[in-house]
Order: sequence, then structure tokens, then C-alpha cells
Amino acid sequence: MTYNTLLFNIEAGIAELTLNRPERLNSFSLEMHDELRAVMQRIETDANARVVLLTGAGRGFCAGQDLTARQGDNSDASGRIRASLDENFNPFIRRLRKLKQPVICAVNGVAAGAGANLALACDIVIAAESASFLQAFVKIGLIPDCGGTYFLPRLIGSARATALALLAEKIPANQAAEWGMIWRCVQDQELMGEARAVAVRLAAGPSTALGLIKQAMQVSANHTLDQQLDWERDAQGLAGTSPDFAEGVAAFLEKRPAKFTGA
Ligand code: T3D
Repeated sequence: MTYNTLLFNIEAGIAELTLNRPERLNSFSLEMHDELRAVMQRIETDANARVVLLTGAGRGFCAGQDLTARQGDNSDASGRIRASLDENFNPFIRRLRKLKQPVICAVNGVAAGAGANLALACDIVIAAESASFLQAFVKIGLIPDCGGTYFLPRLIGSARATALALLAEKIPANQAAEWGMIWRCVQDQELMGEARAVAVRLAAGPSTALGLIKQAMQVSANHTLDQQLDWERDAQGLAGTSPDFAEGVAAFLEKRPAKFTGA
């Protein structure tokens, strides 16, 4: 299947998804949302997709909502914006977070508005040195959406999150890494190699445990220690019944590398 606004393929366990509207810095159009729904459906249902690698085509990662679609008609702006979030952006962020596969985001250039927060919704974010993050919303009279006001304070603390949202200052990738907003900043020419190496590693990993680790980190944000200990017990009970756990223990005892199948 081919798409107009995305590049997508699943190979060797890796579902690679590239936002592909480079002339508009990969900003979101309605067509892109439609195609993302189709791609998410494939990722959710294809057992060959053991990890997701998300990036952008051209010099940008994603500049958020395509603003050319917002010019002119101001009638019922509130209704249209609410619908845009309810029908398109929010379901996409929720689906991405709920995927059982880990999602690696390779931020190849500027990530602005919803594009910045899309990156922050991913599990492992690696950015090129020339990339940057911009909570652009206030510049056009909006507030951060797509989970920006959820992810940012949890990742970098309230003081930095609030200032970034209020001032819309562009943060270079190395600063984002220093602040703990992302996993790593690498030289531009190393970005895709590094991101693919992480993807290869995760695609060969114990998928049940990886999916549960992802969930554990998410639920922890709203749990007490007691609740989290109980959650870990239940999840460990599940992981412990997976064939990959049996293989991991056998490989350890036999002093050989484990061969996980994702089962
Ligand atoms: O309405 C709803 O649905 C609510 C949901 C909102 C979610 C949101 O994401 S709101 C925030 C929307 N995004 C922005 O406000 C970011 C707008 N873009 C920028 O601030 C800048 O373009 C960047 C900082 C991202 C990059 O700057 P720079 O100087 O590197 O590039 P540029 O020259 O501004 O952009 C290059 C081209 O991309 C340019 O087109 P042109 O002049 O070459 O024909 C520019 O217009 C286009 N472009 C960039 N961002 C968008 C865009 N076109 C449409 N929509 C964009 N968001």
C-alpha cells in the first residue's frame, strides 16, 4: 500500500514510518491524519512489527498542524479546533502511547507545535544535533496540545516546561538531551544509523517484556509506590509466563546469547 503523505514499511521486525510532506515541514493535513489511522491499524495488527521507528522527510521533523488549512474562515473556530483534537490529534497520541511496541522517534530537524509533542509522546527520542524543539503554540495564540502540558513538566520539571510554553523559545537538541527531555542527541549524519541500531536491538528483544516496560513507565506517572508495586507484580506475572522469559533464563544458564522470538 502506498500513501501520499507518509512512507511506511515493515521489514525485519521494524515498522518504519516517515512523515512525508517536506515542503510544509511535514505538518499535519487531514489526509495525513487519515493515512496515519491506516498505518496505526497495520502496526497494531501486524505481528511482524516489533518496534516502530518514526522520523520526518527533508529538513524538518514536523511543524504541527498545517496552518494553511486554518486561514480565512473563522466561523465556529472553537468547534473546528475541538473537533480537530478530538477526531485527529488526540486519538493518534493515545494510540501511539497504547501501542505494545516501543516507538523510537528520530528527530531529524525542527519539531514544532504538535510535532514537538508527538516526539515527546514516543518512548525513545533521539535527535540530530541540528534539530530543535519549539512549543510554537503561543506564537499563534494557542496553548500546547497533543499532551505537551502532560509530557513536558514530567520530563523536565514545571519551571522549564512553563517557561518553554509561555516563551515559545526554540530549544536545540543538545539542550533537550541535557534537560532529560529526550534520550540522546547525536551528530546529524549519525541520526538514522543510531536510531536503526536501537530499533534492530529492540526488534530482537522480548516483546512481551518490552511492551510491559513501556506501560509501566506510563502508569507510574499517576500511581503511588504501593499501586506501582502491585502493578509491577501483576505485569511480572505476565512476563514470567512468556516463552521469551524461559529462553532468557535458559540462555543465561547455558552462557549463550538469548534468541528471543517475541513470544
Ligand atoms: O487547529 C488545530 O487543529 C489545533 C491544533 C493545533 C496543533 C498545532 O500544532 S498548532 C501549532 C502549529 N505550528 C506552528 O505554529 C509552527 C509554524 N511554523 C514555524 O514556526 C516555522 O515554520 C518553524 C519554526 C517550524 C521552522 O522555521 P523555518 O524558518 O526553519 O522554516 P519556514 O521557512 O518557516 O518554513 C518552511 C516552509 O514550511 C514555509 O513554506 P514556504 O514559505 O517555503 O512556502 C512555511 O510556511 C511552511 N510551514 C512551516 N510550518 C508550517 C508550514 N506550513 C503550514 N503549516 C505549518 N505549521
